[in-house]
Amino acid sequence: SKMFRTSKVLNPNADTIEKLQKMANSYQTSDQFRAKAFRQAIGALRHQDQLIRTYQDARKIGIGDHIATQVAEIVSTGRYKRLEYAQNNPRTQIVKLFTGVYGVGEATADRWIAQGFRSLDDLRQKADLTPNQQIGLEHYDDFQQRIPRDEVGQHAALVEKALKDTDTKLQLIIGGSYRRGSKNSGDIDCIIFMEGADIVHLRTLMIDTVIPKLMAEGFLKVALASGHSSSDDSSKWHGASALPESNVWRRIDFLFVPWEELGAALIYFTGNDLFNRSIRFLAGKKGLRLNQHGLYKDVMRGPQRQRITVGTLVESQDEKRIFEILGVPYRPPQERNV
Ligand code: DCP
Ligand code: MG
Ligand code: MN
Repeated sequence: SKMFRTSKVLNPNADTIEKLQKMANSYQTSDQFRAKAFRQAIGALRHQDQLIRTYQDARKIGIGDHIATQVAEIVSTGRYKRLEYAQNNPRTQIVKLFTGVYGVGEATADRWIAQGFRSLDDLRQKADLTPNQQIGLEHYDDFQQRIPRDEVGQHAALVEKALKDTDTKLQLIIGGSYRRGSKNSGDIDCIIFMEGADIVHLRTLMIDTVIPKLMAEGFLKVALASGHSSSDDSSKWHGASALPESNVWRRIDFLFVPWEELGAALIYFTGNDLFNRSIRFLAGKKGLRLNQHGLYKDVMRGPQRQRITVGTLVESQDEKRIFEILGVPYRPPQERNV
């Protein structure tokens, strides 16, 4: 199936795609037309079963002159000079430095560069920082580090204890890269649920009891407003935690999942993001729609493919059932690192 073609092991063009993707990202703010051309080329490569090796191969699948030359360079030399140049560009390095601050996106990084800031010290001394960014900057090195798997488990154990002390029916599954079996994780993704409970119930228990308890213990350090300040999402809580006796702060997310939606939420919050994109794409091909809330059928679309109705729920509770209905063999989380 198409879903498997995006996997690194099975897509012969994975290396080319990865390099072109980085190039596309580097053009995203400076040249959106060019970025789009790269994304289209990537789309064409994703659908190939064969390695696209030469300029002619690339042209044949609809890739334009310039990018076709670059595809041939990547495959024949294993290098990609244009990308190496872009990545060594001092401006790119500074954007990378600045977007490494929690709560900072490319737009903010660009603005800071335009204001003349070049280092984290410049930001500390001169930039106008949101409370999130202030914390992000103070704990820059902590948040940049990956968290060893064993430590993720220790954080989760402390969360689990607070859950059980509040209500024995509260449950936790560690999602994200941890559930996919990674040796280390960027953050701790705690999927919180309870038989029969909806978001309001979970959120109340978490916000009124569990989180204050963990704050009082000194395990939770701070709440962080979610990245997108516009969409204040009541189903998530972001913050930082540290093990007793440790001053290393880790990023921790609590995701409140209604019991009925557990299966769809597990798929979404297990990822990875590329796997999610391909399984959603596959659902679309079958006339279905998959999101973090469920798998839907009969989604009515208008002439521009815009959704007119949300459709009818087909399944949302059972993770394996969702794979079954999509007609793909169940993939255990460790096999979702695409
Ligand atoms: N997710 C997604 N699309 C995004 C962001 C997240 O589908 N743009 C889903 C898939 C991710 C999951 O949410 O696996 C958790 O998001 P994280 O950012 O925590 O990513 P991971 O846990 O996969 O990686 P890391 O170890 O870096 O935290
Ligand atoms: Mg994560
Ligand atoms: Mn996360």
